[in-house]
Amino acid sequence: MRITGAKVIVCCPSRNFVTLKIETESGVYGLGDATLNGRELAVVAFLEEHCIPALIGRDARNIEDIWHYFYRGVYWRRGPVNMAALSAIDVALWDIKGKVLNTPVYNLLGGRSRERALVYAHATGDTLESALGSVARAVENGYRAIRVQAAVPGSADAYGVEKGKGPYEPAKRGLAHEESWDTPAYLRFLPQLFARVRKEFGPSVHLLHDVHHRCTPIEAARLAKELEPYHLWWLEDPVAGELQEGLRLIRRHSTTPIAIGEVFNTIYDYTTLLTEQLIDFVRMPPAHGGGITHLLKVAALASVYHIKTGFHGATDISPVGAAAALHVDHAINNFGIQEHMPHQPLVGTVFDVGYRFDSGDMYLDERPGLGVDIDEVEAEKYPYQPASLPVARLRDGTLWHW
Ligand code: EZ4
Ligand code: CO
Repeated sequence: MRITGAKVIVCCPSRNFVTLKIETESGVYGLGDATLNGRELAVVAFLEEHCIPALIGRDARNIEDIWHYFYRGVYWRRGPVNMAALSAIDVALWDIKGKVLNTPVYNLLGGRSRERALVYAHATGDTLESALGSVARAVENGYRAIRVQAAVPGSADAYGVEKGKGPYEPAKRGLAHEESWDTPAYLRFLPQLFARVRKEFGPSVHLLHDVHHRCTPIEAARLAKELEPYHLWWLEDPVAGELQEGLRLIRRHSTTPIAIGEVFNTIYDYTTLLTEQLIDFVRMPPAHGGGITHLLKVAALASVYHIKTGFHGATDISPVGAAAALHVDHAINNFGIQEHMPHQPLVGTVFDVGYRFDSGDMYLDERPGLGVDIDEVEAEKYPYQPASLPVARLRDGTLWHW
């Protein structure tokens, strides 16, 4: 079954998405998510100029071989742009295989390990009190797991917190805006925040927090230790993950579970973290981590070390990428949790999805393949809008991790 064509669809129904559509001689097509937040057009160019010409004529059935062709064959391996493109190719091929065999993708991954996938919501507030209100709304909406972020008193900015009205969106239109960051104030505030959340909402709700790489290893160790009484489900990205050894320091001091890897793109970013059991959850999603083919290998290695998954699922993962994550979530044994940040309603006019939220879980229907389709006519109504993620500076102006 030859690949006869492929195209990249870029659209911005409330935010940018890059979608790869691979067509075959049988008439069946598959979709892959190639969205790389703030760097969308780099992936578009890479796909159009370098990948699509090499895809045409290949047998769409041979997913593993095509994966290795693009991984090994580029010479310049790894990297987010390269791997986002390869992820989209891989996911689109799984979509095709499912449609051709008339079965959902999870069936091709060993079948269901569960009926539903536990998801976590985002709660944010520009004050502690408004964060508590946001947690209350998430509980009312049925979520049993909630990520809590709040602005630090005295600081103008806080990652993951919406300042204006309207839903939180990490990327803002135009070039990156600069935020300020005060680590000592943050470290003082966080235990107070979680003490209040636990007091108000009791012991059974699962609580999560995203540090967003903004601590040094010893700062993160202190934070993880001081949050222990509040029994977090996880503390995410406590340090910049490229320093894998930094996680040893956190482990030495704390039993707070650690999640890492939303910015990773291969299994090699994880080897020390997994084999030394320095983390508890892998975050790299199919949309950025080499697609379903590679993620299955990461999940398998993680499972050897009793480490679970908790894939990135912010709004910059398109409905296609979200579906790919959910098929893996339903199939593998060591699924932990799935991030769920609902897309704006406008996204639903472009993408038709076969997954749904109910009472804190996501469910997949029985559509073949990924179960997602794109309306290309609707997509054209929303052209690309440049947008960027923020950068952070410490109070004295030093450029910091974000
Ligand atoms: O910063 O999706 O856990 N979720 C996050 C997100 C990410 C954005 C980056 O594109 O950290 O808000
Ligand atoms: Co994160």
